[in-house]
Amino acid sequence: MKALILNSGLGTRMGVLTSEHPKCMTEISTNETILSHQLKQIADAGITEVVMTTGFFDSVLVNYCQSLGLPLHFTFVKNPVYDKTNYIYSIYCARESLDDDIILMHGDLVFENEVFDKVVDSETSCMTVSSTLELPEKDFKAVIKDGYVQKVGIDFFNDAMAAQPLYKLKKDDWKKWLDKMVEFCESDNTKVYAENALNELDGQCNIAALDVQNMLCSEIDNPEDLAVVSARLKEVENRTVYMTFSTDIIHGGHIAIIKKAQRLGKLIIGVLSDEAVAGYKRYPLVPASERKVMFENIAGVYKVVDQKTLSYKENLEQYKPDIVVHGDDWVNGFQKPVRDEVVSILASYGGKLVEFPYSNDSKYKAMEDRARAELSLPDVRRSRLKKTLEMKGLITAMEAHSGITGLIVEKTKVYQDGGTKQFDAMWVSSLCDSTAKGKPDIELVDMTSRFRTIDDIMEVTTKPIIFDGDTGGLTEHFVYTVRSLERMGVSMVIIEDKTGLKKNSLFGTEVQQTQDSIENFCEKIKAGKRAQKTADFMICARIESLILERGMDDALERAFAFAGAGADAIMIHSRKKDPSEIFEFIEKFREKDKTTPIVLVPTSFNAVYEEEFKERGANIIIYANQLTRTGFPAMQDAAKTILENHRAKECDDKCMSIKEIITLIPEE
Ligand code: SPV
Ligand code: MG
Repeated sequence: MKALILNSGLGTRMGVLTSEHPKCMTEISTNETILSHQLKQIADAGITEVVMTTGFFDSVLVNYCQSLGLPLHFTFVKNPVYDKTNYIYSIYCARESLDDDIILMHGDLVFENEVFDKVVDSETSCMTVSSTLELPEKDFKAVIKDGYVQKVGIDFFNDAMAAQPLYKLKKDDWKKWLDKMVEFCESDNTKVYAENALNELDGQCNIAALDVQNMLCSEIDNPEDLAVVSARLKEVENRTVYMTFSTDIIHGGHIAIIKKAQRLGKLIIGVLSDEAVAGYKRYPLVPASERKVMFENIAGVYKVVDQKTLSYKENLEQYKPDIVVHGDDWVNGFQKPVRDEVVSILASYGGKLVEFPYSNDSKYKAMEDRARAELSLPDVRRSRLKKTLEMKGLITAMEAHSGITGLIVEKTKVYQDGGTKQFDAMWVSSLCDSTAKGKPDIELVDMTSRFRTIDDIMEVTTKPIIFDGDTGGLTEHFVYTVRSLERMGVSMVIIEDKTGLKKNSLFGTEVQQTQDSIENFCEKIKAGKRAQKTADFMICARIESLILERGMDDALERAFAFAGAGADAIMIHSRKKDPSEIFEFIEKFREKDKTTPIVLVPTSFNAVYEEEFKERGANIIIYANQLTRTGFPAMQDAAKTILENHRAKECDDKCMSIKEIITLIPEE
């Protein structure tokens, strides 16, 4: 594609402004002329070949173009009779250099980037017109039929729109028009507009009318035009554009969309908070503070700000950008409510939404997959529990006892009120792990087998893991368990202060259970803390006093002792439906210890909302067995249905489709 700029004319109506240089060199802002503005737009669009017709002050013009230092190759063609002919003859002189798709513009035309991008990106030949401007008395108008330009000239008023001489001409259309121009010039018809030749073709060139409405696209014919256009240009260049980014890897696709957005005005980038990114996508590998630095260092980015939530509301109200830019991938799907809100806020103050086609490039997807894979590496995964806890204050974990349940915890998301919710971590429960193996929850499933479960889960997921370590076993054994878990990338082990044959806590006092002494259990915690190699790994002490009905004082005494021995978190358990004893414990513990995280397993006291637990001072909520308790009855039901019906048909409606299974479990 080549740009053809017509600059042979005299520009006499500009008065003294064109006494030393051609009209196109007239300044339209402090450091821009009409021509430098056009040439930068051409270069930014990736066009490298410029054919320029010259005449008046041609050497001044040639020197000026070269001095701009733009990545453009120029072919200057002087019209030797520029003062006696119209630009049809200048094009005729340049015809040998014009065998390509052509972007044609007059040298006195000023247009904003969005107009030029639309012209360049047009699939068909096109000419810029405006459906909103009044028809000018003495300037070009285009007669339009079915969206296509039929005639262009000054004297057409019917079925016409104001038109500006900025065209894209596909090679075939251009050839037809150029041939006609050649015919005109060779029969000495050189004092007319090139469009007179076009009009003779009677719409044979398929030139679409590109409606630019009120966007800036104006010719400068006299000093009054210059004043108006310069003021409009200033306004255009002062527009602000807002974009949000959640990415922690910047690739070519991001740079391309940033460049496009920058062409619309001063670009403000909102960097989405870690919490918002983790909520809707995945935990960011690079924290928001660092992501901000990345964007601040991209050339031409005007400002980088924080965006706390997926919703743009706060920032749109604060910065009132003229334009918001986004990929068109949010028109449907879970981001739609966010988009709807943006549209309505923009409408309230006259802002505009510009959506670019979303790139599904496989190489960018591969990068994202690599980032996800990195999240599953032991060091990265292990440290993430602590980081998420610090970031959110309250986190949730859901039980997983196999690869498939791990994937369910990993991938289940709900979209609520324009936000996203997903679990932060996985709980590898002794009850559910044992149940899945058809064994009782009495530390019968040995560590090797429990590690195998962790391995299965880890292989297919990235979320942090909290491991149910039962009693931790003998202290001499526990230290090895700590090291193994840490090496595997587990983030936290929870051990309960019981000894001897452990039974599940939910049996309470119905079975014989022995609580460990404070001294012994503190020693176990201390030994575990000494054994671990990294600062990330957490040991949580679980207190069984309320389960075993030993009273609140015992529970609190133990909690303070265990925290004092180095426990990174305290889990308090209860099997009562009424949460009062849990609330009392939290309140009393928090009176003296404001920081040690409190872990809760609300299997029995399940009517309390997470928000209330958070307000009261709890930090980790574990949904300890719900996948097991819902999954196995469904299986039992399927088995019964088949037995009762002597065939599988009746079971079909209860089954997940194979397609859904395949979606859940991607093939690598
Ligand atoms: C588990 O899930 O294995 C637990 C929690 O230890 S509970 O079953 O409530 O004791
Ligand atoms: Mg357990």
